Amino acid sequence: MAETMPCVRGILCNFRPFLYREMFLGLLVLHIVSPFYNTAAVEILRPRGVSLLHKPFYDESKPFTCLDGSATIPFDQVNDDYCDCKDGTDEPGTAACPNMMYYCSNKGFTPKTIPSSRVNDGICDCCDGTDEYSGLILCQDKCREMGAVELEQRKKQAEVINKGFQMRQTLVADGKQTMQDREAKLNALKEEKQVVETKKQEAQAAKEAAEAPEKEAVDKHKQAWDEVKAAREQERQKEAGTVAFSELDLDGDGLVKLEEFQTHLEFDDDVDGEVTEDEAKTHLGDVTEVDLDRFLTETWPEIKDLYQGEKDKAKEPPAEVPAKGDPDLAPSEETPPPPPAEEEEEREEEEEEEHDDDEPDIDVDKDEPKTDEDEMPDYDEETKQLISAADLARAEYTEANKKVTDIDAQIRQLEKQLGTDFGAEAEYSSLDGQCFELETKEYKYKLCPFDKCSQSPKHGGSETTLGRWESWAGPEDNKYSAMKYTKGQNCWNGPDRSTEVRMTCGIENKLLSASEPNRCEYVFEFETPAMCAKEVPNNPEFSHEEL
Ligand code: MAN
Repeated sequence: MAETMPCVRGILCNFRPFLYREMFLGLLVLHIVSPFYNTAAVEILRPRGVSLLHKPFYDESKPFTCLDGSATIPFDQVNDDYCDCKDGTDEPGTAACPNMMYYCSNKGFTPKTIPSSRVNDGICDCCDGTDEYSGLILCQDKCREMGAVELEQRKKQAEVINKGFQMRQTLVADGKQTMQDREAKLNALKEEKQVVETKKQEAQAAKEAAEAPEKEAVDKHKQAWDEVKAAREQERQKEAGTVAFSELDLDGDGLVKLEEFQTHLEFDDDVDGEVTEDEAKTHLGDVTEVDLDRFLTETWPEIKDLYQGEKDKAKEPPAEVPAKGDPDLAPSEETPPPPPAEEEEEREEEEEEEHDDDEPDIDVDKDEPKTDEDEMPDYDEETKQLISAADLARAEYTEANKKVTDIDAQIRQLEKQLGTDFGAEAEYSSLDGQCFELETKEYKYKLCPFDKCSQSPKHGGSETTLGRWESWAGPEDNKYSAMKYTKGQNCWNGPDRSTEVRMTCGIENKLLSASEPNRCEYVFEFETPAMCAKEVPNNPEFSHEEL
């Protein structure tokens, strides 16, 4: 039957005897001691392309039954390069049956399956070279060499994992201790807070008690001073008013009359150069004359600013340009030029001094510096003591209040830390408060675990937040293998920036890479001993069935 079957790949159709030899390499179980793997291993011989798993189906002492049961053939038709079985299982080591897989045992390295169409195609696919047995090409067995390289890598990896594991043990112990310490500190602070809170309330009561008499005494002092000031002002106004009265009372008859008012241009409301009777009357208080008493009580308060202003003006140097239509006021050729500013000032000062001595000053210049007389006198001794006592009580209250505020801040911080998930065994606790940086061509990236991720352009520009700590984000069976940071700076025309931090086992805490697979969605890779949760054998072996 096999002779009539189509030969799928054809090239070895006439080499049945050769295949037989290949097929029966023997069923001897060899005991191989591999010095390399330092372990005892066995090599189980079987038809080419058959995995150890399928070995029991290929018993050369019996006819072969296709694995789908579709046919039974003499065993010497296995791997004879004719496809006898519908499921192709009679040709595990040739390319005779379509869509089959060839199993390279790759002794010394990792087994591999390749499409059986690649068997004897002139390319070495398996490191043991068994896929090219036709002689078309000579493939060297490179499996042991490759195995040695891989093993070396695995050994190094194992060393890292185991060292990381040891470090993790310390992290776990420290993390748990830290959590316990924080718990204890929180309780102590809560108790302390009650004490300082009580002290604060006492200090507040003492402050209020000290401030009440202080305020009373200070208010009394200020009120007395206000009264003194008011009396002085009244006296000043009386003096100024009396002087003004005598100036206005041109004929000295003890009355200021309308016509006398009319000689004073300050009452020229419409500024037409003439004080009309009506204008004078308005300012005099709707009467035709006033005596000194009435002038002081009724007229002077109304006109003093106006009168004062005109007097001030009169002090100014004469205007250079004569008033329009008033030739008398034009400066004559002989008029001496106004004195230089400095001289003028000196003169004014002298005048003022003289003035001070001679007559009461009606010129209450608002811009004049205050004299000692205008300064409120010192508090009396008793008030001073009350102020000192209140100052002390205020300082004590401020101090007590600060203690409460400080303790509140510490409590908040501890509660936040205790509320944070630092891993199944608090192994990530030590990362809290630290930051790790990585520079790429364009940016400096920063990861501050349990706080935020950020990005700063290396060539100027401000920091951009790439997300704030949100939660652990690993898969259900490995929750603590990834972190999620969200609600970062908004991306123009896009979402808020966010970052996923993928954790791997390593013997130091290090930010390994930062990328942006989608716009404004970042991925950081971070290695840490906290991720080295399992120990591995220091002398690793391949999980290889073909050793
Ligand atoms: C900045 C950086 C980039 C980001 C763009 C989006 O340039 O934050 O990472 O892709 O903004 O506009």
